[in-house]
Amino acid sequence: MFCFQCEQTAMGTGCTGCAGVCGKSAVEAGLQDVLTGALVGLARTCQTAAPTAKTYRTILEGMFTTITNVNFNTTTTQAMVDKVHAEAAALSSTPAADYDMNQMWNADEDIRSLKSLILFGMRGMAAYAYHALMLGKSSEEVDSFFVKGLSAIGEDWGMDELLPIVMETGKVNLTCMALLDEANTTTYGTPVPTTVPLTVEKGPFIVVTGHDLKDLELLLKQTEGKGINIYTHGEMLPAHAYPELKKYKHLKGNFGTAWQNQQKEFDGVPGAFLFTTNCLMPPRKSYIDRVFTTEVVSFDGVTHIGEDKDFTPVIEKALELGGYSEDQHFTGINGGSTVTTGFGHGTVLSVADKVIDAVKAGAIKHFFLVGGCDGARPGRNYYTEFVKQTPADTVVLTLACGKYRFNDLDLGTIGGLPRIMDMGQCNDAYSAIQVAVALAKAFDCGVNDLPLSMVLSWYEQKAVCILLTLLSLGIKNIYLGPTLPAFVSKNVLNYLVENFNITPTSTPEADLKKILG
Ligand code: FSO
Ligand code: SF4
Repeated sequence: MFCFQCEQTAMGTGCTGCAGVCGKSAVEAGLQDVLTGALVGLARTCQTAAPTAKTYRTILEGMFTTITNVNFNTTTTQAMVDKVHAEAAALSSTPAADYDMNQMWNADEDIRSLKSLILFGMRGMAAYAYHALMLGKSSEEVDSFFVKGLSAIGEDWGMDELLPIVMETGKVNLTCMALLDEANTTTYGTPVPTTVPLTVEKGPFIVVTGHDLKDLELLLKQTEGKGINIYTHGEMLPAHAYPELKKYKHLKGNFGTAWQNQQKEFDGVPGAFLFTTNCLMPPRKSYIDRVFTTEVVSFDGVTHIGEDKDFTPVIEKALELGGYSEDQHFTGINGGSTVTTGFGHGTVLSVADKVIDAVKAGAIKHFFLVGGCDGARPGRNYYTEFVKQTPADTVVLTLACGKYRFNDLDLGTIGGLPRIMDMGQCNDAYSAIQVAVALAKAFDCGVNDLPLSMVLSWYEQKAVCILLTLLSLGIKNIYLGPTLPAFVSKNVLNYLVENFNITPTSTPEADLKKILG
């Protein structure tokens, strides 16, 4: 096998041998390559046959399947390959040939690097487009770009042709994140600042993780009045801030921290766990009986909830396990008993005047966006220390699951606003961009001239598309860690450093000194 799409890739170069660091087997990795090659074939077919809504949905499902920590199951991946082939056959009696991914893995390293940025960025974007679609929203610009980008993977092109498509991936992902933001806020309302307890109350409960708000809503409806409490986990935490989800009294709080701690945190817990997206780690024997998947998430031996969205097996398992006999007062990584969320662009921009006045009066000296993924490898404590060391006259905006390193810290307030503000899931990077653009407008300057620094952590492919979006907007001086992607070749890195001054994170002390200079 060969896979180097995520931050924990073996030796920082690539997973080879019989399994990846994430637990994906060589057989599954090979099948995911076959699936990607089939998707390139489907995109090629679309150049001569008009794609339908079903074609685009198939592309999104196929791409989402290959994101890190989504699918470990060769049976369901093979079924997805068959589905892609069937779709190509439905479009044309002479569908185009599949692409052999080994051609890409064995290409010149700069070409492989640019194609990887396009492919991995599109995988991340596919997840966002999929969530928007589940809420009834799609975009012609986003859909057609998947055909263009996938076709490019199969072309024998040079850097001059591929580089603009890398940037276009970022640009289209901005449209895609805006689409998802619109889907979320029109369906569930504008997020409001919300304090979320970390206590798990006694009695039966279900923990919902991943990014899909629609799945959470369906589960909340199906569990209403059944004496079962619902808790969020990982990237589902921001759900508490949406009025139309918040209204359910049995949506109680948040369980656990970021994804990489699940094997430890789920062990021995008398509740059921529902995975709506990544990040699934191979469940241990001790709790695999209480894990459930839905959508494209799949693991051999784990009960899957299909398209009918009948959550009865999850509900029955929660009732059978019965939950804790007494309330359990869990804490965050730093000992806090609550976390806050709900500071999306709607909330932050509603107090924009207050924020602008605070900056003008010198009460707020600097903004940091400390956001992105968490991960298992050492070195991620950088982000905790960085946030702890930010001066009292600065604001920390955050998003995605990396925030669990510091979101239970009480850093006080500035002008009535908390110093740490959680903007939401990784796709809510859209909110951060909206706030940055509004501030730049208010101060009549460019985003790069604002007292704003982005200190990002990456792990999987959604972070890749977000990074490309920031670059496509011309945002410079991003600090990126904990390590640089293995798929960025030396020449591509030089290009990113020269044009965007991307800087690898060093130590919190040195980086803060450099930023606040
Ligand atoms: Fe984290 Fe996993 Fe949202 Fe990623 S849960 S690592 S960036 O999936 O997608 O933030
Ligand atoms: Fe390795 Fe990451 Fe690929 Fe898993 S997803 S096989 S850990 S590079």
